[in-house]
Amino acid sequence: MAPNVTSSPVTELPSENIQGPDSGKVGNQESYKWDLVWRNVILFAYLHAAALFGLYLMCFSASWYTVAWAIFLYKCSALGITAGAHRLWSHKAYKARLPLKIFLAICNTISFQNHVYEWSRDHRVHHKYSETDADPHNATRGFFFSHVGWLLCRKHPLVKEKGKGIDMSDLEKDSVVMFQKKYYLILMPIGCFLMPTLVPMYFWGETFSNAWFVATLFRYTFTLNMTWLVNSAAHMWGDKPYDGTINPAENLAVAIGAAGEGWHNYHHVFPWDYKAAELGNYRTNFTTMFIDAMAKIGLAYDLKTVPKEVVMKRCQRTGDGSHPVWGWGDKD
Ligand code: ST9
Ligand code: ZN
Ligand code: ZN
Repeated sequence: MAPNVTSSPVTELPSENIQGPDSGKVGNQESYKWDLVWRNVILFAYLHAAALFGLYLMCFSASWYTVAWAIFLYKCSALGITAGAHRLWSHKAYKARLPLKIFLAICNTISFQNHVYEWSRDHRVHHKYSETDADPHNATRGFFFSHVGWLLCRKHPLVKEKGKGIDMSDLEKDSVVMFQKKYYLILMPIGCFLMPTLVPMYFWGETFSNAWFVATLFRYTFTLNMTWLVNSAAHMWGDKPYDGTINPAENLAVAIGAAGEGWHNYHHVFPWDYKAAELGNYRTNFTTMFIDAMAKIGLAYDLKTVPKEVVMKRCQRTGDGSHPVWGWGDKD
């Protein structure tokens, strides 16, 4: 058990602005049209073609140092999203001291998934209006839309309308988040593109093309796709032991690729749990291992979790029967 872990009160919805599901209020509309943003279509097409070339260079040309560097950057960017933008800033599932916040903001900037403020606003809307038109990556619109399509077109007006009602005051008071937001257009190109390319060239004489295509574009595209799988695959495929009535599911493959974020049925039911999963299994939850380590050295504290009895009762009341311990329980 990690130090400083506290159980939240015996309720099933967070009491703060973590935004519980509210999807009943926003229906899906048949009339939705794709308003393509061609700049994004072209950039993402280039990115994926370049990443495939990067994969080829990684197998046949790049130095092992460059491959190790790409893996290191993937792990760092993953933490900037999972431990940073997601569990700390979107859900307030734990608290972090300043050095940890700065580290996570740097990692988050390397990941270039928009600044923390924008990422968290979209994510809070996603939880509150899941699988409706107000959900930025509404999975009922299909795999492609929820995976990447939503970044290729204008947002549905309901995303913006409902998003305005999201309380973002906590992040507006967070100087690290606001600093990153203010200087994002300078910091992001340095963190995601310039530094990852220059380090291999300067320190171990890597060629520009190996550094650019492997450490930068392949690593970035791979990290993006691992993240997007949480919105697509983990909203479609897997067991639903905690709530069989919602789409988010428990998906082991996504959990491994996304540093512990594939236990998505649990996460949508109990979004304030710092583990984003019921169990703290480090092999499938790299982020939980990281947060626990940070708690041990005092940089993370007030780790929130959910009492076992609450999880058990919820499984028995709404689960699909797939929970290995509680299953159908005494459900009528
Ligand atoms: C990327 C994000 O990839 C990925 C997020 C994934 C989330 C996953 C979550 C799953 C759980 C966690 C798992 C983590 C796993 C990690 C694993 C790691 C290995 N509320 O956006 P604009 C308003 S990004 C309220 O331009 P358009 C607002 O007024 C990739 N209001 O809308 C805003 O102005 P401002 C790199 C909202 O024109 C205004 O609208 N980034 C909201 O429709 C305009 O906003 C890109 O490629 C809201 N939610 O354009 C950039 N939203 O901001 C892609 C908007 O000033 N994005 N408003 O207040 C874009 O180009 C555009 O956003 C667009 C839509 C074309 C998609
Ligand atoms: Zn989700
Ligand atoms: Zn979440």
